[in-house]
Amino acid sequence: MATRWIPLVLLFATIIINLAEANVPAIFVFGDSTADVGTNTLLPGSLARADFPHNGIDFPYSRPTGRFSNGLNSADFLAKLMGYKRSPPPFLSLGNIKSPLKRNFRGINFASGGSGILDKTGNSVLTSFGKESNPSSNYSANQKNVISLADQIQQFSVVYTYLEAIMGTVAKNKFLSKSLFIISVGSNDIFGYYHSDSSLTKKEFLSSLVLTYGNHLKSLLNLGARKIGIVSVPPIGCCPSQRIFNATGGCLEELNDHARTFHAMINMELDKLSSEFKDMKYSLGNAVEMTLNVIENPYPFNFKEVKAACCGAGTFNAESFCTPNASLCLNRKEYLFWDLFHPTQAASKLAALTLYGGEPRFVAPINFSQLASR
Ligand SMILES: *C1O[C@H](CO)[C@@H](O)[C@H](O)[C@H]1NC(C)=O
Ligand SMILES: *[C@@H]1O[C@H](CO)[C@@H](O)[C@H](O)[C@H]1NC(C)=O
Ligand SMILES: *[C@@H]1O[C@H](CO)[C@@H](O)[C@H](O)[C@H]1NC(C)=O
Ligand SMILES: *[C@@H]1O[C@H](CO)[C@@H](O)[C@H](O)[C@H]1NC(C)=O
Repeated sequence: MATRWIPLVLLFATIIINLAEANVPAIFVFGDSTADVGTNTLLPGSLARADFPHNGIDFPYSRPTGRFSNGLNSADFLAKLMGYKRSPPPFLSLGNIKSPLKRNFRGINFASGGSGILDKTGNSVLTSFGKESNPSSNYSANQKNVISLADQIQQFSVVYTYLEAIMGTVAKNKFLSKSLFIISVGSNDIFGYYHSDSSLTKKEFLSSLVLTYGNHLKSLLNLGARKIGIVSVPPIGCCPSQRIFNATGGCLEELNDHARTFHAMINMELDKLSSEFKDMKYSLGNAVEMTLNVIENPYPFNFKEVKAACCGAGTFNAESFCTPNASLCLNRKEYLFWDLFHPTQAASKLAALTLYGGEPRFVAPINFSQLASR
């Protein structure tokens, strides 16, 4: 009797595996702390890090991994939706990258907290990164504070070279054209501009920012990327760290305006790029719409606190970073913000679900699930 069940069990196992199987061969993640899964912990000189409690309190074994979150971030949840356990590992954790590329290779995360579209963003501790162009160099032995988007793409080009060597040109091109490239960046550039005494007007600054972003995207396209999922800048004026600058505790509207304009401009840039690269497909997540939609009406999403950070100190828990002695909220699931800048695991999950299956108001011209399956 019992043996009759075996084929059925196997059938179910097959179905589950097929359902859980990623519909993209690999995921490559680029960007800032919203997507960093440990890059900065591998930069000895970096000050932009989260590899200490209470960060990671909801990660398995309450392990602080370098994610700026109580648990997983949006890159993790997007990867989960594609059938992964969580985000692929940080590039810097791969050491000699030849061996991981041979085993069941599923992608790499290059994102670095504090980084931006502009090389100078986040790099107050600037030193040369000269070893980078040599594939056999020790990547963790540099002194950078953060890894800029340009440097992340440079690191990807090293991977590209290995893929070419291992797979050959045709297979590598096919593999990369089906892989998903996720990019979440721009907030730190806008913070940098806003809190500096730059002589550039808003329009001048954002134009040059988007021009630079477009050039980075072109580099990725020239390195074989064809499915690009972009998350625009959230309403960063609503971060607890910025609300403390508004006497009424409201959002800093000017910063949110910058984020809106950035989205509109990057939307045009992507439209332009897709006429230049005919086989390119993209999704642009509107992080302003997605986030304000929750802030303005939090209860249906099970959030009760959308202003204060869960972990921190002082007004809105936003006068200190989330350190081991910071005060921690009781119900982390009810908070939109984990620390003074970053979303909680619950908020990141909601963001990923919206990017994956959301309507055009939140993600356009197609959502991430459509991007992955085309
Ligand atoms: C986006 O995602 C789902 C699939 O996950 C798809 O069925 C749906 O049509 C898309 N939503 C919209 C509104 O485009
Ligand atoms: C790489 O650099 C780190 C930090 O300087 C060092 O601890 C490690 O041993 C180096 N690894 C190799 C393979 O040289
Ligand atoms: C501060 O918040 C209020 C809403 O509470 C808003 O009307 C106002 O524009 C904000 N001030 C600034 C400087 O952004
Ligand atoms: C935590 O401790 C550090 C160093 O001991 C101190 O500088 C910081 O102000 C403390 N933070 C809080 C939130 O108490």
